[in-house]
Amino acid sequence: MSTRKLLVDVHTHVYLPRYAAYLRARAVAPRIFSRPVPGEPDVEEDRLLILENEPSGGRPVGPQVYWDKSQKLAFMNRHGIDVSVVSSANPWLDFLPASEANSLAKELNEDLEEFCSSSPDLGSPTSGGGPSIKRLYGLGLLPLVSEASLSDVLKVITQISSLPHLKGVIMGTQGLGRGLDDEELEPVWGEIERNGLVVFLHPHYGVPSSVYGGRANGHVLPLALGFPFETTIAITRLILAGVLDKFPSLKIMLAHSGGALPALSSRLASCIDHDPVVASRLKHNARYYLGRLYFDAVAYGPEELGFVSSAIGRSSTYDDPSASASAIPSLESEGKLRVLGSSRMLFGTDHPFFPPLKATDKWKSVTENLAAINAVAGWGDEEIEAVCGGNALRIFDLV
Ligand code: 5CU
Repeated sequence: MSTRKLLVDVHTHVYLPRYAAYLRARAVAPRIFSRPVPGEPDVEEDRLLILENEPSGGRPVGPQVYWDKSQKLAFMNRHGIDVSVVSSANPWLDFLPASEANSLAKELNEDLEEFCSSSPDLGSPTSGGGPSIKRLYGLGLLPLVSEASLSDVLKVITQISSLPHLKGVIMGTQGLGRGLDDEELEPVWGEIERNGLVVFLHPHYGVPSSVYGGRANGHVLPLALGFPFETTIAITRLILAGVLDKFPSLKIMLAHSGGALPALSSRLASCIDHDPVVASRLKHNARYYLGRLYFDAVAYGPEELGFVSSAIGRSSTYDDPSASASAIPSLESEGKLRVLGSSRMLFGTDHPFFPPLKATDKWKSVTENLAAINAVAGWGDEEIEAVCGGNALRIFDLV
């Protein structure tokens, strides 16, 4: 049975109407507020302020891209995207007290199920026919905030597993307030693994704003560097806590191609080698864990995607803790590693973030990421089709 050639977007967000209403009722960030458009005092625009000290008073927000399903589908149609695996955008429920986070998580999961189940049918994803799939699938929310009751979190995992169009969860880096290496999260990983859900690990906080200096660089440093470094630290802490050893079937997909982890995994391995206490906690060499993860292909450049796929591909040569850098591949085997690594990378757009600055048919965040996938040295048609959609169909259990 072969799968049809489909374009599947695994990194695409929504603020569901219930969530947007919640933000609109708030007086402090995160919130949605109205203000006059600069230079046009009689015209009001809605702004989304995610963090209190965000530059330029946040960003414009509105139903046209953030919460209207028909607009999400129109965006997909315009860009040839067949299926989107939609997730709530940051900051999720992080800012809420535990009881509110719990009730809102359950309501938003039901809302997301309805958002997806009422989307059009696409037909069968396999060339030989079979049941039709939908245009939209979703990743639910867990009430992961400090003081959360573990049994409430576990019940929400059960709820998500019972909703047929939700295929996983989107998760920030805070966990129960102590990060993702918190031992108390172990039952959560276990339950997610048992139910075959995918965790999409996504940043929100970046790094402390003091490191960005005083020059007005807008959102550039927090988004380009802060976000990926936050993800890098969170997933590294999770690896060092042995979570991937304890839950060998846990599926974690990293936003923004894994941030800096692919580039730093050998340095990480060397630092662990020199620290017997940390080394004794892990079953494998640190590079090995790259090959246990999935990576969105939201890196905007073919060289970066090629590099990430090589690093993932190489990880299988490091399946014992004493493996050393002597296993450096030759240029000839580099191509093979890239092919191997491509099976863990998945197309994404980051919609509705990064909207075009002037009216245009296509968004650069789509065209650049697609062009990059198509230009990776060492990837042929098979790898490109897999990264564009085949991997997503498999990993999110859509076939
Ligand atoms: O790059 C991204 O993924 C995002 C995101 O998800 N949220 C946001 O506020 N800006 C950029």
